[in-house]
Amino acid sequence: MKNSGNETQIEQRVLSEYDDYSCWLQYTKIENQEWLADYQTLLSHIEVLSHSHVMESAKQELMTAIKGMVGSSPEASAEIKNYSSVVLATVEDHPSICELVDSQLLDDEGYLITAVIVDGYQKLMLVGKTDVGALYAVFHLIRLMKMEEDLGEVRIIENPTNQLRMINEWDNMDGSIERGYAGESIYYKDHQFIGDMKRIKDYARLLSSVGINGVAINNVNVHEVETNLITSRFLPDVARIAEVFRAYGIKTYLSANYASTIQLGGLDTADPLDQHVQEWWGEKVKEIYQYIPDFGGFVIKADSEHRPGPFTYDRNHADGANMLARALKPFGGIVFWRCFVYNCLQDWRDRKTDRARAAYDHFKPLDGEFLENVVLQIKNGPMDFQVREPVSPLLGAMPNTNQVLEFQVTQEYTGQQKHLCYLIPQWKEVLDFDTFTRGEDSTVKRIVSGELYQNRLSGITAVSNIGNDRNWTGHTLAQANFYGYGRLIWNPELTAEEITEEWVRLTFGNDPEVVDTISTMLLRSWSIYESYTAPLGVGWMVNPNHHYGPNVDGYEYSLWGTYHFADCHGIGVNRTLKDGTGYTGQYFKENQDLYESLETCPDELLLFFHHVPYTHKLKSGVTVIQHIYNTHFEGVEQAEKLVEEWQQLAGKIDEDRFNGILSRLLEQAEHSKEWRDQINTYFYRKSGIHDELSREIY
Ligand code: GCW
Repeated sequence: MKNSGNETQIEQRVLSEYDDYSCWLQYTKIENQEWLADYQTLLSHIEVLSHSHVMESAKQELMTAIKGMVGSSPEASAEIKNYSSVVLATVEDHPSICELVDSQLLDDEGYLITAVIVDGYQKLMLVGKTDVGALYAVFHLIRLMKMEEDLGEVRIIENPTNQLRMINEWDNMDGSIERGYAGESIYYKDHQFIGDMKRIKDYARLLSSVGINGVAINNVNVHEVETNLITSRFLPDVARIAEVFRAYGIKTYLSANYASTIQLGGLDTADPLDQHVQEWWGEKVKEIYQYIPDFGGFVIKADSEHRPGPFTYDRNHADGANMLARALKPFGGIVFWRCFVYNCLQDWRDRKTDRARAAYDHFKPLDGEFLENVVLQIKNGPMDFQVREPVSPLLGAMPNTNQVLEFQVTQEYTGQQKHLCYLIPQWKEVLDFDTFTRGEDSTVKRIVSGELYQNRLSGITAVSNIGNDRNWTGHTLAQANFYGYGRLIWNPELTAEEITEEWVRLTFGNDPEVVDTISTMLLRSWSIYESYTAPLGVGWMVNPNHHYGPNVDGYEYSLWGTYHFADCHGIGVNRTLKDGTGYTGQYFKENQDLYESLETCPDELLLFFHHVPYTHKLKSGVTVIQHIYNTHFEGVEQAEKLVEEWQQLAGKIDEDRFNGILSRLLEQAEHSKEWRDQINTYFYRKSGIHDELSREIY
């Protein structure tokens, strides 16, 4: 029921002001009058004590937010004055600021937010160790304001846990995005740069507001035209983008073609030990830095899925990566070398070759051989971003090598932004996973933050989920994966619940019913998606190529090494040491034992590690086949429930977003039935075992 008359009008006006495009950075007038009155004075002046492009961004962001939330533009000055105000500064800007905080407590990107009284005036100090810290402090303040938090006695010190906080775009220059589900590229069209700097700036704002500090702007599969991104044909365009990102504390990286010496340089080899190859890259890198003095470096996919690499020349990955690293070193650049290297021309009859083993088998023997500006980029699981995988055993297995973890924000295998699948809970499990590499509490988060091995370079990267759709992510609720990714890698100690609540309140406002409903929907969605898709960690079962929708045998007889081995007796992949592929042996003892034994292997990963009969009893007490039936029926019920829950919010969400989300949820509910029926029928036919509850199986 709507409120009457006037109030309804106000409510409608506020709702119509919301715009999907602004995501979590939308500013509407603060409704809480008490709060507004309290802070109007404080927010009427801002004092910005130093100058730089980043500081200018910080100032602009704060001005925009205050204008939107308080209703009037603050007055800005470049020195501390006798007013109550917000002060933007770096630690070195003013002698009195040094007294506020021991600068040792702040990392380069860290900041302090504190309320103080100066000569009787209330001052809210936003102090970064450097200008980018001040920018992050502004975004933090905006969050607090939007969530109507009390600022009176605030004192916050924040430092990012992870140093490299990256995004990888898989954008191609024809405008398409590999595994993109939110429209086309915001950078490229028809093999040219679009040059829409406003859009790129707005993207930079979103990235920076959640602490992302690096972006690789093209697909790791570097095709013909894109190979030229490192030439004078395109470098001026790349430089323009880098300039926009720079003002938001973000470095620009490029994915490069490993065989550029052949494709661009007129050489007949890309042998990393060849002197001409080395010289060519040396010159090339020098040229790039003339255009982009703070260029971040290269992301390289080599010897992976038909991409060229050092194997052609009988060299290993350290040879390849180090060759590029040497060229980048004088300029401070980094090579991200991806570990997604496996045999993609396998035969399903071959039970010895195991794709899951590949990254570890290739890279572990090279520990210690990579130069200090090489970072290995390791996907969170050993296969490829399935809804459920164990954690990659390579994480933590190379103490003498820099590594970053790679997540996939874009929902390639998790519903392609048509289905709701909020991935923060999955990523939390990965980060909290104990590898036991240095005994207990050797969690992934401590490895990738560099804490455990004191690596020179470390952090987390992820494949982006944005495109040129007006709301950036197609499904509006998929914005939460983008937001949550940034917040989580800034501080992996945040709980999924905290991050979720933040996002919902920033995006949809503070109405408790809205916050509660959307948060619960998000937090359940991964498990719902898992329940009606591939069971018990076995993965895949999707249509080949585009990877959307069910197809149990879609990849079963192909070359890609992604099998489930279902027959009339049972299902699953035997990856044990005892009589399987030996993959479990790549884990440290505690996890090896856990996964090796049928008794202790967690249910949700059972079929990843073991081949079992359909009648095998899970720890939950039900058989594998009954589990498949149960979860698929329940998953559909849950997907339908998501629709009902959303519908309860009618009138509380602006129409655009309400209807947009509703139509995706309806599509999900419908499509989940296709999953249920295909999977259930397939396994009913294979096993011949009836559903104990006699539900309809076609
Ligand atoms: O499995 C794959 C995806 C590819 C992607 C690849 C990778 C960019 O399906 O689209 O290529 O992973 O991560 O390199």
